[in-house]
Amino acid sequence: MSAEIIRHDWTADEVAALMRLPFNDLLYRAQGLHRAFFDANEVQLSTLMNIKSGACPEDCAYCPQSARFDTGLKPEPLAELGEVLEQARAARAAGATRFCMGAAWRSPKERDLQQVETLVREVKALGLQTCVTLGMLHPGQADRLKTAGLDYYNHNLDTSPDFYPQIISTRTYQDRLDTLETVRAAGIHVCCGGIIGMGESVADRGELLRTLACMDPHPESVPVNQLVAVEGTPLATAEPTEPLEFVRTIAVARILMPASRVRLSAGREQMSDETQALCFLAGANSVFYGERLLTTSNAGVEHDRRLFDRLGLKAEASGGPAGRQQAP
Ligand code: SAM
Ligand code: DTB
Ligand code: SF4
Repeated sequence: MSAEIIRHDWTADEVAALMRLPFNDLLYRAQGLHRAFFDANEVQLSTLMNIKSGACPEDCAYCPQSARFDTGLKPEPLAELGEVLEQARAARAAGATRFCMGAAWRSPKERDLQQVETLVREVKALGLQTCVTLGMLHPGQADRLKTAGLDYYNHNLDTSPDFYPQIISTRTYQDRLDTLETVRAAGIHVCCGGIIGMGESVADRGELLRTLACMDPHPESVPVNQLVAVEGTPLATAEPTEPLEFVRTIAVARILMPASRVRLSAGREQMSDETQALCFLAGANSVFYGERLLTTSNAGVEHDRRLFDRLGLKAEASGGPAGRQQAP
């Protein structure tokens, strides 16, 4: 059964048809798959830390950390081990199972990588799953991160291949696909998703999801970010995403990648509790948890605890890589 459900050959027409389904039919289908592969009342908690802030040479139009935009962000060098471990311990104590360290680099330099290897080793030793997002990687670098104990590498496609050039000019879509291949070949779990609300069409959202779903295997972790519009970035005045359109995107992600963790990522602070509840109903089963994302604030821990309580959601205890690969 699951071989037919976990597909890597979705066509653009099939995905477009899913995106257009009546809302109730779409959620019913997504929820059925969610329940077949996961405990529908369980959510995985990942906590982010920005280990190297700002002064990035890339020009990603959404990003407050690009050196090209004046967002008032103070650049910071790579964080010290002690500070990272302090935040990782706090994340563990708050209930997170994964600690994700982000660096505003185009790609890591040799000295950077050595330091990140140490961070990965030490965070892993705390019993947390490890994730880093450092920009583009070469094969040797991915192998070293794997040896250090890295569980996940986050590298997003961000949007569809067609819309991509309107958002980033300093690296190509193919560069991103190459890094994802490199990560996969090193035996590291892939965390890959995108951003909704950058002015892309519904078809672009579908093509982003289809590109992810045509990867074999699927990314184990799929972060769906809602744009956090930051003053000073070219996307500061982007139209806010229509909440039900965001929920639809989550539902289609769940249908296309039924055994992957779909993460309701950036933008939760700007969402109502009801929108978040619909996202969980549509198949989201992971969040970024903690007071901060990278440079912006996140829905707070106390708020999240109350929300999870109201919804009867429980935090995942162990943090396995993905859902059941066999639907029961
Ligand atoms: N520099 C590395 C890179 O780009 O690969 C890693 C860090 S980068 C900040 C990680 C991801 O965060 C981006 O690919 C993007 O999807 C997401 N992101 C960044 N700024 C965002 C924003 N303002 N709103 C939503 N998502 C954002
Ligand atoms: C992802 O998909 N979203 C995270 C994480 N991976 C690295 C980052 C969100 C950043 C939001 C804007 C900020 O705080 O700077
Ligand atoms: Fe740099 Fe990453 Fe931000 Fe792009 S998303 S500007 S690569 S930190």
